[in-house]
Amino acid sequence: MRCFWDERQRAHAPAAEFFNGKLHTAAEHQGRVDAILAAIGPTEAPADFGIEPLLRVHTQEYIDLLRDAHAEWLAAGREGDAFPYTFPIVGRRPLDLSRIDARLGQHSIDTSTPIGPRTWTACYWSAQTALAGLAAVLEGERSAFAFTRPPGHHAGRDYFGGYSYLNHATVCAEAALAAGKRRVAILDVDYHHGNGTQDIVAKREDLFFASIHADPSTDYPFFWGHADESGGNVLNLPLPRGTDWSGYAPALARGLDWIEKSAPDLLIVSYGADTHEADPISHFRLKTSDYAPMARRIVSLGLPTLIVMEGGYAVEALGANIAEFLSGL
Ligand code: OKP
Ligand code: ZN
Repeated sequence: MRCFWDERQRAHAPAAEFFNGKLHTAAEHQGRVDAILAAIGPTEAPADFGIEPLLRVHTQEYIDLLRDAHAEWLAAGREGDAFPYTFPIVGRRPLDLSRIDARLGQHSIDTSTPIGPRTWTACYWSAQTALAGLAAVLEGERSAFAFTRPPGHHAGRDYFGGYSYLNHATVCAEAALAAGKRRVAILDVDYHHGNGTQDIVAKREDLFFASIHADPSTDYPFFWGHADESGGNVLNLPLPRGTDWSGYAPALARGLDWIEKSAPDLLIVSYGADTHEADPISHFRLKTSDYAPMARRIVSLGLPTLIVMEGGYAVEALGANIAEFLSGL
């Protein structure tokens, strides 16, 4: 299996995130990197596919913010990572403000997703890594694994959140359509609902999104991913905290069945290992040995398949979980 990764993705090094009323050590930290690299073996560095594929999904204004935010943060006299703290939700007007705090709040959904001096560099290469994985699949590999980091599935066209800045799954889906694919399905098996992906594919007839995730009544991102948010090209399958393989497998079967009926010619999997029982911020109970059957069921669809990495924060278990998943492919 060809695996892709770029060393510049390490450049994103958030120190802390804010939730539950206080600062916590960032869950999406650099320690994840070596755990995963050790498990997946040799990786290929991506070519540079440029900014154009990113602009099929994200706005120029948003890209500019990701690139410039930290410099503006420093220019405003701050130190450390840039954080939003106020969000234009109530009675919002389309104000075009230049103050860095206003721009951050206008383009984000939470206070867990800091922008550091080299966050843009890491995001850019994480997206290129995804595109390199896609290129391998388009060249004929049955499947490829892109170790995208930071993750992407909470990011929308013009907002960051949930440790995500660029939405790799949809950047690759759009690139695949531009390369001649007709219908692309995205299966999201991260513990958290992929709200950004869902938002980006809304109302499309050539993109399909099925997600299995923790019930948003109890878990981040709360406002998206409820069961009744299904229909047309979207299927949401929320599961309760405590779900183990016996509860997960039937949902996976439903999701795969739905994807098969959508008749895609390419599958993109947003894979998160945060469904594991040891994950520090999540509450499912999958075991390491469950990931090979999960992967086998996914590839049993017989579709060319690109895997992009989303979450997974149990650093000691992370390598084994991903190796197990890859073995099932
Ligand atoms: C990103 B991905 C923990 C609060 C954390 C943000 C979660 C982002 C998950 N109690 N809030 O989907 O793994
Ligand atoms: Zn997650």
